[in-house]
Order: sequence, then C-alpha cells, then structure tokens
Amino acid sequence: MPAIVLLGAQWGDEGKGKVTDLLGSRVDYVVRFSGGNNAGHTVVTPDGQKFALHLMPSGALHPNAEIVLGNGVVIDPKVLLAEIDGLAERGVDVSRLLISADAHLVMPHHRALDRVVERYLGTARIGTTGRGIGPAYGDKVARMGIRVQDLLDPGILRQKLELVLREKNQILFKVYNRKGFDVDAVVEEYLTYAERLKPFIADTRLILNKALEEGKTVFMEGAQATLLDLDHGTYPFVTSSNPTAGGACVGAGIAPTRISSVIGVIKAYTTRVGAGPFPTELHDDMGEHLRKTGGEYGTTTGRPRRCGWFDAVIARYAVRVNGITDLVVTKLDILSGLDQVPVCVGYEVDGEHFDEMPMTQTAFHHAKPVYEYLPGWFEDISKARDFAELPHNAQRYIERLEELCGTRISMIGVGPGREENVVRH
Ligand code: 2SA
Ligand code: GDP
Ligand code: MG
Repeated sequence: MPAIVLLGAQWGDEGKGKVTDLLGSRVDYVVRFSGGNNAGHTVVTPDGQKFALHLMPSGALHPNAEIVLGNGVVIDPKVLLAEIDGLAERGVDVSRLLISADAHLVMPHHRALDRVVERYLGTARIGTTGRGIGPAYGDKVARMGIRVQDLLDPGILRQKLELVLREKNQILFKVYNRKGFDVDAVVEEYLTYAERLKPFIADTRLILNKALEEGKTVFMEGAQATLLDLDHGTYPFVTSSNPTAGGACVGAGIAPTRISSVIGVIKAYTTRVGAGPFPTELHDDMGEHLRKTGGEYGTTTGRPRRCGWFDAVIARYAVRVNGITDLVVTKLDILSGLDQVPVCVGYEVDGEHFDEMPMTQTAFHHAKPVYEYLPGWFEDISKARDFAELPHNAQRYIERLEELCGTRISMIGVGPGREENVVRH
C-alpha cells in the first residue's frame, strides 16, 4: 500500500504544513524525512488556532496519525522538547511521536558554527536560519555526527563528543577566534534530554516498512523545497539536505517502489527567504504588496520573504526532478485584485532564450524572466470550494499553470484555514 510524498516545488513556504495537516486525517503515519528546526510549517485548525511546527510533523494535530522523525532529519533535542511541551500544553497528544535512532543531533557547536561561518562569508553569506543545520549535516557527511541512538549510551556519547569537540575547539573555533565547548557540560546537558527522549526512540525504518506491508498509508512530509535541495537546488544557496522525492526515500528508509504519488505544493506566486538567485523577484511596490497581503515573513526567523511572480521554468523543473503526480497551488486568494498577473514562461540569458533551467549557476544568476500576462480577477475567492465557483480568469490562470507545468492541479488553496480549498481531483 502506498507511501505518499509531499514536498515544496519552489524555494519553500509553499504551504506544505497546511496541506499535510489536511491530508493527515486520512493517513496512518506522517513522517518528516529531511531538515530540522529550520523548517516552519503553519497549520490553522478549523477553530482558528494557529500552530507553527518546526520539528514535529504537521500531522501532529490529527490524533489518529502516528508521527515520525525519520533518519534523514537533524534533531535539536532542546528545541524538540520545547515543541513537545508547547503542543502538549495546547492539548495535542504527543505520545505518538517516534524518533529514528539513526537521526543525527544538532549540537551546540553546530549552532555556533552556523552563525560564525555566515559572518565569515560576509556578502557571500547563504542567509541560513542559524539553527545549526548545515554544520550538523556537515558532521554527518564527515562521519563525525552524533546520532539519537548515542543518547542511549553515555560512554559512546562522551567518546564521540570528545573527538568532534577536539577538532572543532582546537582548529575551527581557533580559526574563527571563538571560545570552544566543554565536553562535560555538553554531555551533562544532552543526557538530561536523553532521559526525556528515550521513550520516543525507535527503529522507524522497520516500523514504517512493516506498516506498508500491512497496507497502511505512510505520508512523507517534506521541509524546505526543491530549489533548496543540496543537489538539485541553486547551490550554494541551498539547505544542506535533500528535500526532493529521492531524499524522502533515503530520509525515511522507504524504497522508491513503494511510492504511489508525489504531491508538489506550489504557491500561486513565488517567494524565497535567504540569499541566492530568484529571476522573478520584484523589488518594487508590487513585491511589497505580495509580502503584505500574503503575510510573507519567515515562520521560524520572522525574516521578510523576497516575493515575485510565478515561475513556470522552476515549476517544470520541480515536476521533473520529483516526478510530481499532483500539484497543489496555494495562496491563489492573494492574487485577487490585480488587473493582470504575469507568469514567467522562459528566461533570456545574455541574448539566448531558455525554456528550461540553464545548466550553470552563472547563467541562472543572469536569467531575465520572459513573461506572459494573464487577465486578473477582483472577487474575494476565499469562499470558493468548487472550481466552478472561481472567477473565470482565476480558472484560466490555474489552467494555464497546469499547461505550463505539465501536471494536473488537484487542489487550490484560497485561504490559510484547513478547509479553505478548492478540491478538483
Ligand atoms: P539552513 O538554515 O542552513 O537550512 O538555510 C539554508 C537556506 O535554506 C533556506 N531555508 C528556508 N527557506 C524557506 N523557509 C524555511 N523555513 C522557515 C519558514 C524560514 C524562516 O518557514 O519561513 O523562518 O526564515 C527555510 N529553512 C531554510 C534558508 O533561508 C537559506 O536560504
Ligand atoms: P510551509 O513551510 O510550506 O509549511 O509554509 P509556511 O507555513 O512557512 O508558509 C505558508 C503560509 O501561508 C502560512 O502562513 C500558511 O498559513 C499560509 N497559507 C497556506 N495556504 C494558504 C492559502 O491558500 N491562502 C492563504 N491566504 N494563506 C495560505
Ligand atoms: Mg515554512
């Protein structure tokens, strides 16, 4: 039975949390497979309560779905425990959480390095969330990471920490002229987290595969997005994990043959937070209008998001890289009230036309959008639940995006609430 992947098709904040929450009522497991508490997934429940989830899967608000942090996630235990406590205080049953023993931990030196490296990079900085995500994945790849299961063995925890802190304290923090970290203090701190996290630690790979064998549904919730993917995104202006569909298999331990559908979440316009190329970015009042109307501020850091028009080139790219079977277009309501809505259908780079993503980053940095202008609509569409209830031009907009992306658009978001959607397929 099916494993379903949901992921971001742009640069993040497409509304993945809302869609996961909506579909969470129908699945048995909701699994985070990449990223950490750099993510900010917003869920607005029908009683108007707003939840900003960072590490906890967005299925947490449905009592019947098991919630899982897969092996591909990096976990800051302090943040996770605070999130668990915060949700429990608001009446959410958090006892269903399962944490992969193979997931890596974000350590204090990762958070410190994230900040000093950004400062060191100066104008070349990535614009990270400062949550230690890049350095945590860096240690994982360098085979110096500390995993969740190491919390269960204090001797190993200390041994691994001694090794990694010797390297960081004697080399990296010296170069950056920063005070290092004390092994004893970190071990003591992390052993207190260990006590509380122990009941949640599990062999999630085995549990999820057994569940699939029993015909249960596993929903894999992406964080960040395709263009922020370490391999397929706008490197180096990316996150340090693989938020694409292949990353879901790796980060949950589920085989590609198990995946029955890949849902791509995409905004009706585009946003990006942090540095890096963004061809359709608007630097004028229209960008400010989208930011204000769309409430485009980072869910984790509060940073203003850069805003621009829909880019069909990156959308097509995301469809291809992930094998997206269904698109969910969110925030169509934010585009109401415009005479016309530009859609980027290609790029011009130094006099050459591109229908697809250019091969090199240099070309992508110089890409000038080629726009098609679609007629706008002025009605408030937030009450629409059926495609036929959308104004004619809003329907045309969706149909044109469908043509340009080459994939069906199965649902359209017309407001932040769980039920504020037009469902088509
Ligand atoms: P990092 O911290 O190493 O992952 O940063 C690397 C790049 O990845 C971007 N990134 C994000 N982009 C959009 N949304 C994210 N989550 C938060 C949100 C962001 C926030 O939901 O709004 O609150 O600022 C997210 N997480 C990472 C980041 O901006 C860098 O470009
Ligand atoms: P995620 O990281 O992909 O989960 O997205 P975020 O939660 O960071 O940002 C998406 C924002 O848009 C949140 O504030 C959501 O509540 C909101 N949102 C999601 N879908 C819609 C929609 O269809 N219309 C409107 N107006 N807001 C939406
Ligand atoms: Mg977000």
